[in-house]
Amino acid sequence: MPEAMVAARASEATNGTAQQVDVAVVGAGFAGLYLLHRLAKAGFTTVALEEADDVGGTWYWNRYPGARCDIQTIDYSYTFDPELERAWQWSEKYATQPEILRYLGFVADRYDLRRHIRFGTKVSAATWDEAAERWLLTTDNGAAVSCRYYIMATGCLSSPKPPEIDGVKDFNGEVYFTSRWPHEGVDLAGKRVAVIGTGSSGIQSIPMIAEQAAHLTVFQRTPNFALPAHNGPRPNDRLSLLDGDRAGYREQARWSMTGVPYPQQTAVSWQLSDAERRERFEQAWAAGDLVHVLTQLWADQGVDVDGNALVSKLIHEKIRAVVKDPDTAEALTPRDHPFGAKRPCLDTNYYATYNRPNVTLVNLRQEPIKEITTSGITTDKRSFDLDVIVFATGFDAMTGAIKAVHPITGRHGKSLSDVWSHGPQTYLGLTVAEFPNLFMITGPGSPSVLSNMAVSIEQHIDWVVDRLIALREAGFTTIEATETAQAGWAQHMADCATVTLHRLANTWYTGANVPGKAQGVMPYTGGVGPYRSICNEIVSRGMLGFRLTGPDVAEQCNDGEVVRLQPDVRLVLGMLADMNLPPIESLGAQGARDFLDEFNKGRPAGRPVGEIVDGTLPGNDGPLPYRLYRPATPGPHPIVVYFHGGGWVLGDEQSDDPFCRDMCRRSGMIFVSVGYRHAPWHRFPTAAEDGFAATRWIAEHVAELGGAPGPVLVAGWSAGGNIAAVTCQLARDRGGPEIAGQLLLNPVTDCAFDRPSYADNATGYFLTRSLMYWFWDLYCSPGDRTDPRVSPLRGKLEGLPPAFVVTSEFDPLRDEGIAYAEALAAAGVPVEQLNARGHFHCSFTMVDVIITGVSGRVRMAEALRRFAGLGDEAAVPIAVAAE
Ligand code: NA7
Repeated sequence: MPEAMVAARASEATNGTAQQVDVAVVGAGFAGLYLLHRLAKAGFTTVALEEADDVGGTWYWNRYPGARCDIQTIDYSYTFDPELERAWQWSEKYATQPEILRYLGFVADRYDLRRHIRFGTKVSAATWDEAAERWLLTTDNGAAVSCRYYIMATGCLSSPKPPEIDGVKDFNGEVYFTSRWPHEGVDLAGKRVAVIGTGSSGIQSIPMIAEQAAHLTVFQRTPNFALPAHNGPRPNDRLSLLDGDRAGYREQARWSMTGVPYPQQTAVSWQLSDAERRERFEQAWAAGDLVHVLTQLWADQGVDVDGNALVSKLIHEKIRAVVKDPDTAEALTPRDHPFGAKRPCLDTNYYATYNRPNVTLVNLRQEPIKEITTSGITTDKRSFDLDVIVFATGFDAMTGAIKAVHPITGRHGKSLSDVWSHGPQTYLGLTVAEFPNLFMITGPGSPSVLSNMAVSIEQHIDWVVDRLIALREAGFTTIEATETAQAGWAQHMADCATVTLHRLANTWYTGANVPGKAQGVMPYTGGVGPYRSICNEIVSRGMLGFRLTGPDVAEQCNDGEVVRLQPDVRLVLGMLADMNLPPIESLGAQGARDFLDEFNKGRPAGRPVGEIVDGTLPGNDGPLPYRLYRPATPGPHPIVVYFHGGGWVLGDEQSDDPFCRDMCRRSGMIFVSVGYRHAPWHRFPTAAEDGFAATRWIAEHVAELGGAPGPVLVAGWSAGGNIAAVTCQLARDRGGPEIAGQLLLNPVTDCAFDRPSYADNATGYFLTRSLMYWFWDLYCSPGDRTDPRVSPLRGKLEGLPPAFVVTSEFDPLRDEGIAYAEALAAAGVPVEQLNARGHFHCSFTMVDVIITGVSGRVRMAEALRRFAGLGDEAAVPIAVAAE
């Protein structure tokens, strides 16, 4: 905008007194523009303060050669107005920065948004006025602004990092930052140029700079994964999907994990052969689409180090195939982080650029930069004479643009910088406790940079503006997150972060790129669709976690944590609820068994183990089937006798297959899963007696089964946990066999139903109270229920083998499991307990569906190993797998 217009706009503000608006917005990029549109339409008076001279935000500043978006542009667009979508046609699959900037200008003009914007104006401070219940924003240009609501649309990557290398000021040549590239462009022809940094900005600009410069030297600290963009016209496959059903396409994006409408992958890596994996990979590679490669190969690529290592390895091959010099290829090969844990890049000729004679790669891991001198850059090993240094060193991401740009002072004079000194604290990434009426668009704690920003921005803004409208209608004038809600969100964020691999890389996602910055995964890793559903749930639960006040209305505060379940448990329970399954107990015993068989067919196959052998063993009244899982490691291994779950009614020796495989791998022990007989065909005490008989037989045939000499162990889940516990009591009382330890996973231990968990978790968590009643009725008559062979809590507990007892927070059986562990401890039995927060009855057996169950299974495996005297290191540690 011309200077004169900026001045005119400033003088429109009341001289000396603050400009009064309902809502002040900072930033006129993607988010700021849509905010202004929605606010104006909703009848709020508003002003946007923008430091730049025009709209565009990050696309205004980042003008370096090669700057493009790396989400396909048809997805990286506003979707709020179908007319706008028809009015604007992108020219390329990945639009360039100038085209995106033109688009944002087009949007600003089409909706007449510039009239709300004060360009060339920076906010210098924002202070909450407690008495007036308004924010006061002072600016470096023109009047201050007094507003009821303050919305920061400042972007996640808008505060560039300063050069952290000594001597920049001494350098006699030119210095540029990719993030602040001169508008008039830079002539690099015939010059000796250095680029420091190989993130997206470096990787996009390096090939372009190499074409112009006499010589280009790239200073690389960490090699990054870069995938070919295969840019060109908009691809027909995506276009025809969009044109075929525009509304459906956009809606799918809104509920997807990344904000791009790709389906959820279900096939896991070990279900696919090498050839199938390669075929999927080659297709994805050829598609030239970051989200495709990040999400569509196999379901475990983003959550499991082994599944991820398979992708990394295939990309490594691609790098070696392009880069001719093997040493340079090796230096460019990322090995220190899982693929996707650090932001991968989309490139055009990036790796091939290193085959050019005028390009040199300097590996800073081998020769760190010592200093910048008057004539160039000196490393530990050599000096480079240069004319130009380009810093592509990134941003103080996510929090930089919010807390570093200007002091923000909330209630009781609290500064946001102080409150965030140990890392950002937010509710939903949108609001902060003690900072009423302040909103951040795509702030830390929201999906933001892990999503298609266009989709996340629209979701945030719609949610915020809809709330402001609702507050206005109800007469509320302040809205503020509660501490409880905020702490709950932090916990949920941490739980989500344990599912993905982002925690395993030092990146700007975690704050690791800025010296001294607090560390922690800042974006919400739980996905765009789940995040949207959480925001909606907060509204439907009466603005859960917010305190609302107004002059003429009673205060409203429905306090609480919005998500108490582990994130993957929440997704699974949501999916089960959507399936609208009939109650299992309504199917009849055989119908329920058939149903479970069908249900199990849809779950991911278990991981490979060394060997699986099906056999039979002599039971009390005839043979009982078993399935033996042997580790791939050299034996002999100790034997764990395992009893499956299913309320004494459902399941068989194969129905906990993924769990048995996983535990066999992790513990390095043989698991023998026993097919005991079921109710109602065989009622109490058949299952208990079968369990004991099988354990005795297995203990007597350890060598025959290939097990290590010594006592066996027992383990079981749910009713199987009950049988395992009972078996230990019977073995003690009947003179053997010797049992080295018991693993009781969500066990049934007692016939009383009055413990709180039976009421707290009666419905909604798959195993319901009425299902448990049904199981009991089918298995055991009321008169027999206090028998320790079905209620082991009522038996004698002294002299039992050491136990590891696992209970889940959202399980009707939680409290009887805890009671059993406590009673064992009181009886002098060595016992360890895992009370799994946010988990449900099936969390640990839904292997590879409930990823947050992994750490629990690691602990179970460690306990079994300790009981067997093998040392407590799990056989399969959680670590980044090497190639
Ligand atoms: P990034 O992705 O943060 O990349 C910055 C690069 O600069 C990265 O390779 C850094 O290495 C390197 N760097 C940073 N500081 C230094 C110092 N002091 N010395 C040497 N090298 C350094 O920023 P971009 O601008 O490329 O991309 C930001 C996002 O914009 C991108 O992810 C997309 O979402 C769009 P490191 O990896 O830290 O070792």
